Amino acid sequence: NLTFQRYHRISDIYAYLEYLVSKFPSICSIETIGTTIQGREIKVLKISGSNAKFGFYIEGGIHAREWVSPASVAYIVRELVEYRSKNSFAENADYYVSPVANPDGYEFTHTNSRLWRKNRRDSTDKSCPGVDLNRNYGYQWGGLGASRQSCDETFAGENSFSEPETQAVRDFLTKIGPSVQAYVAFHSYGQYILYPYGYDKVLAPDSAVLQKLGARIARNIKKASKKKYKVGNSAILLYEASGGADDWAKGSVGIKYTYTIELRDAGRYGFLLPASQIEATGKDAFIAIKTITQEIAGIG
Ligand code: 0X9
Ligand code: ZN
Repeated sequence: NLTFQRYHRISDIYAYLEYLVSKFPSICSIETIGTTIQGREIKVLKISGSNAKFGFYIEGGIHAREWVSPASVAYIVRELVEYRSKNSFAENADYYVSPVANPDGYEFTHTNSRLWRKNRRDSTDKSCPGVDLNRNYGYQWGGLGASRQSCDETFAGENSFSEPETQAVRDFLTKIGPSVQAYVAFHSYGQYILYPYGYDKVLAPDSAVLQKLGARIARNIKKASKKKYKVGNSAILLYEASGGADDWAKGSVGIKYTYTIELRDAGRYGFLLPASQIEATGKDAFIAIKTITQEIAGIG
C-alpha cells in the first residue's frame, strides 16, 4: 500500500500495482510493455470496466523530475480500484495506466540529480546523456522546440522512436488499437490543460470539442479545490515543441481526446512541489480523468 504523504521510489510504485493485482485480480492486470536502457521494466496496469466501451491511456512520469505526476497517477489508480464503488463511472472504460514512463530518469532524480528531465541514454560523445522522451515521438519529429544536440534538455534523440521507452508505448498502443479514445499525459508544473497540436500553432479539426471539454475539466477542478487551470492549444498557450507523445497519439494513432495536463503548482515550488500537496494535486488529476470518461460515455 502507498502513502500519498511522500514521494516514492519506482519499486514502491510497482509493488503497489502488484498488490492491486493480487487483491483485485478480476479487474487488475499488469503488462510489461518494454525495458529501459538500464534494464528497468516499463509497466502498464490495466483496470477493466464491467461495461467498457472504450480504452483510456494514462501516462505519468515521462519527465523524470516532475514527481507529482507519478504520484498523482498512483492516486488516480487508488480511486479507480480501491474506491471503485464510489466511482462507478469507471465501469465504462478500460484504463491502461503507465505511472512511470521514464523509469531510469525517475530513479536518477532520487539517487543523483533531483532536476534531471530526460532518460539516461548514453550519447555518442558520452559527455551529455539523455533524450527528452517527449521530443522523441514520431509525429512531426525534430521540428520546433526540439534540439538535435545531446547536451540540451530538449534533445529529440538521433531518430524518432530511437528510445526503448517511446518504442514500448508506440508498440503497445498500436497493439491495443482503435478502441482507445482518450490519452492523458500528466506533467508538472504550471496548471495547464493542453490539447494538440504542440509541434506548431496548428489546431486539429475537432479542437473546439477539446477546448470545451478542457474548460469543463478546469471548471470542475476549480469547484473542488479553487485552483485555476488554464485551457488551450499547447503551442499557443505554452510553446511549440515537436515530437511529443500527445501529438503522436492524436495525429498518428487518431485518439480523439488527447490532453497534456501540467499539474500543480503555478510556480512557487515548481518541480519541487512539497509532498503535502500530493493528495490535492492527485484530486485535480482524478477530476480530469472522471470528466473525460463521463463525456465519452455520455454520462456527464
Ligand atoms: O515541454 C513539454 O514536453 C511539456 N511541458 S514540460 O514543462 N512538462 O516539459 C509540454 C508538452 C506539450 N505537448 C507538446 N508540445 N506536444
Ligand atoms: Zn513534463
